[in-house]
Amino acid sequence: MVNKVTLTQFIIEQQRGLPDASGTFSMLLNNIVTACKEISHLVNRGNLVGVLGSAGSENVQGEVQKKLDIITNDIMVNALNWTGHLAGMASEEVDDIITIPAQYPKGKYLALFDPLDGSSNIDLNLAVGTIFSVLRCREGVDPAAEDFLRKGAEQVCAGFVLYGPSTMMVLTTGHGVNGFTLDQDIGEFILTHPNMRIPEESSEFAINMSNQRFWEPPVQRYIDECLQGEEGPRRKNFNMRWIASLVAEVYRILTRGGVFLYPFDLREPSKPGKLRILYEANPMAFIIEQAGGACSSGRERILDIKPTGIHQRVPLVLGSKNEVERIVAYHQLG
Ligand code: AFP
Repeated sequence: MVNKVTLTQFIIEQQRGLPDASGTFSMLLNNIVTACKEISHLVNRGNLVGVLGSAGSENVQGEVQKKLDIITNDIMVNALNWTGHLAGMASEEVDDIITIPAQYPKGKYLALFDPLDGSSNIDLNLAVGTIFSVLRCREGVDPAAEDFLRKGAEQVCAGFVLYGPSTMMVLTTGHGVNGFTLDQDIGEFILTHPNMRIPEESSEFAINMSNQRFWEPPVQRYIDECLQGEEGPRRKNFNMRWIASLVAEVYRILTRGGVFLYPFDLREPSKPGKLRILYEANPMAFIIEQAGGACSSGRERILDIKPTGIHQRVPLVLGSKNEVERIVAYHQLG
């Protein structure tokens, strides 16, 4: 493979730049990558192997689980629990934190993940993905839920895998954002999108318009001004996208800019948004900021929010910095 940098090589070369690195984190990352390769294979096979459709159960969020929600969760847990790198895990699909079985050693990291984001798309053959976040944990202890309730600014790594026409992994460890494409012939992720950056300006927004009557005034104002186009105060026309798969929306924004909104929803004030802070908003916020974008709840920087629950939801606005800052300014004006 002349001039092809594999993800394995990339991780090891990044580790060399950290003098006190033990290599544990690199091995953990490789375990996550292996799990995502297995998920990619299953998502690609779909009904050929009978993994589509509903599982006939609900998760802690009260959402109907797809078979693949459960299968992919098991793949992630079984790929990580034996490694000795983790003290515990948290998953969208599991009510409580996931402890490490007694027969395995514990490590110094916590892994948090949404094993299959966008799963309502899976039966439609549309893009889905896996989102993951890694935190350091107090060593040698059995973590409790509060060990996971850490600000997103404390993450040591965040990434997602988009199972689309290509299987793409996007990764940050706090030194920029890099994209890798899975070469199915050799089973390796290849560095294809080094140093991904988000344009500060954009004319594209992503929001589920069917919820418009439930938005707060600042979001109503922002979207209304976009819809007025060049005759309105923005003096330009906008395009809209809604894929109903956060990983796909974020990947599009990383490649051509834009802004994604899943805002506070007046329907159920107890559910301040749809997306969960620990394993969706925080990892995406880390990636977006590392790529030069911004990520807010509308009222505060996502990475500064102190979580209060494993499955806590937050309003989410992310993407091109100038658009996010405009939306935040509208919230400040009330
Ligand atoms: P599912 O995993 O239940 O499909 O939810 C996906 C998601 O959390 C996120 O990936 C999408 O951006 C958002 O929900 C779509 O929400 P709507 O279905 O309300 O449009």
